[in-house]
Amino acid sequence: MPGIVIVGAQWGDEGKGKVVDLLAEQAEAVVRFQGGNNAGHTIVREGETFKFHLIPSGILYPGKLCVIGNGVVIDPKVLTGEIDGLRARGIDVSGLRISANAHLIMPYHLLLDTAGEAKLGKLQIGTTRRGIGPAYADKASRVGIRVQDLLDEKILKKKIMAALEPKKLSLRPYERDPELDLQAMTEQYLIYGHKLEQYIADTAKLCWDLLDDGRNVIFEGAQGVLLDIDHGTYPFVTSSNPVAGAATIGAGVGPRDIDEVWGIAKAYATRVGSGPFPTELHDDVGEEIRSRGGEFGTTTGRPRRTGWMDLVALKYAARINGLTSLAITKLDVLSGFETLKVCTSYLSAEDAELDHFPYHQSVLHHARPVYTELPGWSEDITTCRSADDLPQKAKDYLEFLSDFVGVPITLVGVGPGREQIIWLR
Ligand code: 2SA
Ligand code: GDP
Ligand code: MG
Repeated sequence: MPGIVIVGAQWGDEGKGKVVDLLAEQAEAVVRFQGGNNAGHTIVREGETFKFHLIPSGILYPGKLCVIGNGVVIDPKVLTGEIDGLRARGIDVSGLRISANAHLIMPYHLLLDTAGEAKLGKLQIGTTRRGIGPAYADKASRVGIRVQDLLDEKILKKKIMAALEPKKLSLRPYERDPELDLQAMTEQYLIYGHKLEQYIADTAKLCWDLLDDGRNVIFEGAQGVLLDIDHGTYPFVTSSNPVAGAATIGAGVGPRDIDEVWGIAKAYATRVGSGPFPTELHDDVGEEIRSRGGEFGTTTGRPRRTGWMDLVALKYAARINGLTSLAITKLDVLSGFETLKVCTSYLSAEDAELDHFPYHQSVLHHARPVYTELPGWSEDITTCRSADDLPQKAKDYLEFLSDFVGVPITLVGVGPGREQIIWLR
């Protein structure tokens, strides 16, 4: 610390929520910097499960500053629902702050997301249909509605009109949808604005003030590097940058404010949605990993695709993010496999060996994994709390990962619970 970025080093759902919750105890603030309520971050505390979509994973500490930065796209219906839900469970949300510059997800974004996927048919991205892509598209087209617009009826209405204008044709099938009525939409969004007003702030300044004061700030990534719109498996990606560099833009701090970058990776690989996944398993082993790991989308409930650890991709994640540490989660899920495979290179369509994650879409689509086999362990490791408790073969597995990627492992997850971790450094 003080400025520490936590990012997904695979295709998301690596257990970032759990790691952020753990580290947040030592931090002054937790800041989300990209994505929206496509994210689903799970925290299990004293047997109670919390799933966060927009609210940062530090909110379980009473009064902890939890910032939704300018780089996030906010569906105010979901955010107000999340706030109400937490309050109903007795959670103090007074530490929440929302950037006035963050963009909003509007009802038409949800419709356009679903319609876009339907149009793509077999080629669909497999989005969460939460309106993420269309909201970021409006931001880039400069017709986005921002949080600050919720506080002025005239401005809000004018901006919604301007945003609807270029979408007339694509929204024609929904002409009669009451949610798209200009007056009704404006009134509904003003109500959200009223509810959220107390949390709206200049969050970039807030972050800067804390960092300038030497306080610890955690920047919490959503999704993962391989879903990054620039560095992921485009077009099968999300519409934001889940990489570490984006923390500066999405929170409004400078690169010099970042001291550490932690990449979170599962001990195997999963992906939800379409797109290339070289180590994907379509057999009983893949099914076994899915059921043991509970690999179902935290937001949509969709079954996640599963496969062996891909070290070519993880090494790429280390480079793109400038990882200083790795946290390996869900090691417990691998207990009981006689042999574990890890992908250490790919073979191209022409049988050429590829040591690096290929930048070309067609090459990646045809990449086949070359595996190194490592011996598994049979012991249940969910009660291990130190490296010494782990079976030697589990330690060897971790050492192989770390050596290959060239990044030290700081933390290992051996279960979903907050206490089910092993610190290695
Ligand atoms: P979108 O909705 O436009 O961001 O979808 C584009 C792609 O990004 C993937 N994506 C995700 N992948 C993993 N986890 C995510 N969050 C949820 C979770 C997913 C869920 O925590 O499990 O519940 O299904 C997430 N969000 C977006 C998405 O699958 C597309 O491939
Ligand atoms: P995130 O999006 O990266 O925060 O991850 P998700 O919450 O979508 O998915 C991770 C899932 O794995 C959640 O159900 C967590 O409770 C669970 N989990 C996290 N760490 C571990 C671990 O070390 N072992 C096991 N078995 N489950 C874990
Ligand atoms: Mg998730």
